[in-house]
Amino acid sequence: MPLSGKPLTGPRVVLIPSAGMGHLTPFSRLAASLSDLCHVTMVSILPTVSSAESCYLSDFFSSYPDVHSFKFELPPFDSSAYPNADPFFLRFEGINQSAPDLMTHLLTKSSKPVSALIVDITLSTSMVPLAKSFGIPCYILFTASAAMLSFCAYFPTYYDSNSGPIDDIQIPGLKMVPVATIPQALHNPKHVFTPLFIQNGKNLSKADGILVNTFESLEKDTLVALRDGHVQPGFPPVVAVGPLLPVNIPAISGGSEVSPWLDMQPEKSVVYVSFGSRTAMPKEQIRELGRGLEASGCRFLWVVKTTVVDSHDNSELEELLGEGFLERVKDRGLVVKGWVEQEELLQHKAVGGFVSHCGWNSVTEAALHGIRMLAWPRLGDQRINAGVVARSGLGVWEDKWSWEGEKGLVSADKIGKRVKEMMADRRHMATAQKIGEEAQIATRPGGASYEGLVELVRRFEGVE
Ligand code: UDP
Ligand code: G50
Repeated sequence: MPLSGKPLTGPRVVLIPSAGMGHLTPFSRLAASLSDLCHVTMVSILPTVSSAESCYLSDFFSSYPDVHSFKFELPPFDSSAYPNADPFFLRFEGINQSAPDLMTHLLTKSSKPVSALIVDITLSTSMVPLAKSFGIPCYILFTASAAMLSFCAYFPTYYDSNSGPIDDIQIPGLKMVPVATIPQALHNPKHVFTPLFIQNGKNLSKADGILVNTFESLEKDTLVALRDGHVQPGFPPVVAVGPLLPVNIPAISGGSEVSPWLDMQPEKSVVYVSFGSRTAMPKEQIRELGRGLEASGCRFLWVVKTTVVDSHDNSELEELLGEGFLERVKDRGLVVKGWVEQEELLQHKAVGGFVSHCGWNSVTEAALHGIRMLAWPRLGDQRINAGVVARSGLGVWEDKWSWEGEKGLVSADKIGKRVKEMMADRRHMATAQKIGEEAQIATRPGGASYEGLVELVRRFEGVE
């Protein structure tokens, strides 16, 4: 596909996102912000894994004609060696394997040289060395917390010097990472994600710079430790560019009853409950969560998800939540399935708290809008992100609550009690609001995240 969009002027940056809304969202936000400063192309790797990604991409490009689109059709990937693997992990592997093809297409179809690449962390295994071989500066956008970045940077060193099972990990210059918070996949050396994660971590040091979707005041100590070379000697420059600001695109789909319902609720009274775009809970836990929300006595807006890939979800709410649930809570609870405009909801004056899995985008969105959180991480990097939420005071984290792969349910009683406490805690609300103000300041002209991005573009121009 030829490039489209505005005339080619200034440095030209090409962004290569990875699979999943958690990766596509920060990339499109970065693309939109950068397009005010330089010429931006964003690659879409097709077909997408989820329907949400495919709808989002077409809406994004029609709303942001200044961001040039480059489409790449991914050749089929033989996944027979990884039965039952997470489709998003398989896609990370597939893209890395096809990276030389992608790069050749990109460079031969372009009428203007590429000044710099910004690639997703999951693609750094292949993209960092490839970019080097073509002499193109390569930056990594790290889509999770700086805390997770420090873990990724140090994990290969730990792994290579440790022969037994994974244990607590002491990252130099930082707090201990307890074994229970380490992503599930990494306990298994044969897991499709583990070698990729290790190589991605090693390649961080070979990149020209790392952009991370956080802001100075939220993760100051971690950013300092990374920049001082405590975590990895000789680590490249780390630029905190977050929270990346939401893009302005029409509603993707569904969720149309949500806004009118929120409009009718009192200020700060509603707890919003969502576990992101790809974190499915077991059915028994979903029911328990429902009873917990009911027991909390709070108003709630709950987005239910039962499958990892959205198009596979054909469960019925009534059957899922148990007979009579929806009827019992109808005066103060709204339960929806499918996609909602989370970014808009978090800005709504009725929303006063967020029960979240702590996907990093969700955390940055809560931070930007100063919404207090109750963290219930379920997998991957989410517990490490939840640690940031708890340490910063943006939220509370009940760290014994279940994690994917662990047995046992968190009872409705416990959930109800915690939700009620969160919604009653005014001190906590004030801390979250203060974090929101700091986040807003960071992203305005003069703020550290905004200026970090401007300086980066100057570097692309070769000015600095
Ligand atoms: N999101 C949304 N509506 C939904 C589910 C998710 O708008 O129904 C957005 C959410 O605002 C966030 C992204 O999708 O920007 C999900 O990323 P996150 O890192 O929070 O979690 P993941 O889905 O990757 O686990
Ligand atoms: C899912 C998971 C484990 C895990 C992550 C998941 C992440 C995401 C960010 O999304 O950490 C990330 C991806 C690749 C990488 C580094 C960081 O190399 O089950 O860790």
